[in-house]
Amino acid sequence: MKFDRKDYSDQLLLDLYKALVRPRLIEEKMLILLRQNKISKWFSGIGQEAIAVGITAALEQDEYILPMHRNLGVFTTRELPLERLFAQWQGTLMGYTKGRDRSFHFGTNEHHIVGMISHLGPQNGVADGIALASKLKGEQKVTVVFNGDGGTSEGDFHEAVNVAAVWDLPVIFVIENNGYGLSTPSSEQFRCKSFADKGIGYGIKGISIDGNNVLEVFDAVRTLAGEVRVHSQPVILECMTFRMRGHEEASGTKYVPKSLMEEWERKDPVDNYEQFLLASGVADSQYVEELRRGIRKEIEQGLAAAFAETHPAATTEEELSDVYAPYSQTVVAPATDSQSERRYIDAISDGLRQSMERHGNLVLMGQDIAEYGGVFKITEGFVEKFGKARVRNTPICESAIVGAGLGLSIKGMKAMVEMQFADFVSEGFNQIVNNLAKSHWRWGQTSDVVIRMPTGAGTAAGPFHSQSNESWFFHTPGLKIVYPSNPYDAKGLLCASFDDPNPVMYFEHKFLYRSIKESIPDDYYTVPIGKAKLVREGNDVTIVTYGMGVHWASEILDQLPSSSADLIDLRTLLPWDKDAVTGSVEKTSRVIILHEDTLTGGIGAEIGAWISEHCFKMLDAPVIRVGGLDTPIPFAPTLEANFLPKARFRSALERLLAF
Ligand SMILES: Cc1ncc(C[n+]2csc(CCOP(=O)(O)OP(=O)(O)O)c2C)c(N)n1
Repeated sequence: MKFDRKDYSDQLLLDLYKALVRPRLIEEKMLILLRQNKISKWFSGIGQEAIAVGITAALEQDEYILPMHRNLGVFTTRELPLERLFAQWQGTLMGYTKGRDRSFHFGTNEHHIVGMISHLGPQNGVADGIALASKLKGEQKVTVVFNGDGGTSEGDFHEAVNVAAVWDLPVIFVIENNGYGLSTPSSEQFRCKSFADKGIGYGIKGISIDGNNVLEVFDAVRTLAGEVRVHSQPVILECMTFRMRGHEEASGTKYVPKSLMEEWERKDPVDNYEQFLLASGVADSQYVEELRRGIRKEIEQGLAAAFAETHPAATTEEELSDVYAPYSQTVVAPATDSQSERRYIDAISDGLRQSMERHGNLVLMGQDIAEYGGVFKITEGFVEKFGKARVRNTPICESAIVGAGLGLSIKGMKAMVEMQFADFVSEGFNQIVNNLAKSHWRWGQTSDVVIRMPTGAGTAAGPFHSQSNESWFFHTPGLKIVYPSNPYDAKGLLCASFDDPNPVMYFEHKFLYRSIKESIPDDYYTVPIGKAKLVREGNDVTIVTYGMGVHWASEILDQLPSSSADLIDLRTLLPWDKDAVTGSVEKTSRVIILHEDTLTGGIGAEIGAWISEHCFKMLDAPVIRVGGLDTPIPFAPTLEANFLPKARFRSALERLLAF
């Protein structure tokens, strides 16, 4: 292996050596502890350390790195206290996740590191968001995100590289090409000769280097980062290396040809660099010995501290309270009495515009939302008012953009992502339920992102432009879900969603966009999240509903003048207003739940079960649910009307009243 020291000082060469030996010695110790059953799973990066170390050493301390499962060298080179790192692996409180997540699955803004979620690829979209924030703030910082060669097969990788290319983001996409993805060899994972070639396809630079040569890695990244800071654009950096141990320790390496192992053993990054330093007189064997002794001592001390701690005592209250970032809403009243008649769609647009004025750090992202104004024209005129930097057309890639929302949030900004139709959220599902929803609970990072979801049927738009998919998210701790049924709430809840630092799914019904209007305040105001509204008051029955259900139920009640009902518009589905429902059931003793979404496993199933459990003694009749048919949503208007629950609601209500 050839080392070209250029004009780097002896001190820098020695610093790199020290940084390289630390993760190696930590790992050697971990392998012993693993055999002794003192630690759990271990993903070894032995043989690949030069990449993590060389890259981290080449960056500035406040430049974000998003490492993967084999990149211990990132954490040690950023000098995280070893006892905290070890405690993190042990699942104790001194770690970074209160014992809630394992291994490298954590971030620390103090050290400008954002650890992965298990799904690998989502890191790339998050890196885009961090880089976008850096760019918008004019910081001239680069963001580095790691990928395994196997992980590049994920759509997330492609989406994020493409977004970074189109938006000229300062991201270095590192690919550690180590020959295998678990047991699958490269030949069964991809066809490209070199990942550097992929750069051509994205219209960006791609280079390939020897990942086992720490000086080469350091020098390449130093040069690249220098260029990218000044001329903001992404780069693909392939680092050739080899995975010397099993995917994780228990799985072994039986499937790897012996000759390959031997070939790469000769290229060991630590041994070769050490030989180079000794041969060139930069270090002598005494220095090497002392350095290693010192690091081993440091490791023993760290382990002693980490092992002194036991697993945390579980406190259900704390587990629950950390699901959301702490936030107590201050409801804002409009400053004046000035009002105008606004349609539901105008109210959304007004709320969005006023939130953009109020939050200078809010960035809007979505397909066709810039000059075109969005497919529903909600952001018409926004580019002229707020500029292209804050009103961003995106490529068609929901996952990378939701991930970018989290990245913006990590840098203290706010994000809105407009789904063109709520149906398409399936493409960004993982980022929402696993990244946005869990990051506060896992490592205290807020996901200050609002996802706008044009939802619902009634426009004969077929199975993929009509769905109600709120219950996909209802089941996920960490998200909030709001669903206004009228212009007043549409504006007030949207403004409230931007004030809230937690991830909010904002459902807006397409049928209501232009079909209803009312006089609402012109000024900025908010509506409380988590509070239902009593739309009509009565004694015979409680109707619990939201969205279109509010309008359908009102219409049916108008047709039944002799019945009096409490009509509850939930407005927020997560967390839903249990007090409002309980209070009403206590009075009426009868409940019917109505929603547009399909019946099985819908919101009504949860609310019905909760009422049965908590209000059983108040009830004079079974809790009734009415929802969409348990089918996909059909296109033809006749079939669609049959799918929707409106027609079935009246008879169900009459049955309940007669019970
Ligand atoms: C979405 C997803 N699918 C599958 C896995 C299981 N898995 C974890 S790591 C891994 C192999 C990754 O290979 P590569 O990206 O080359 O990284 P390496 O482990 O070689 O460093 C697999 C299949 C996962 N974590 N996430």
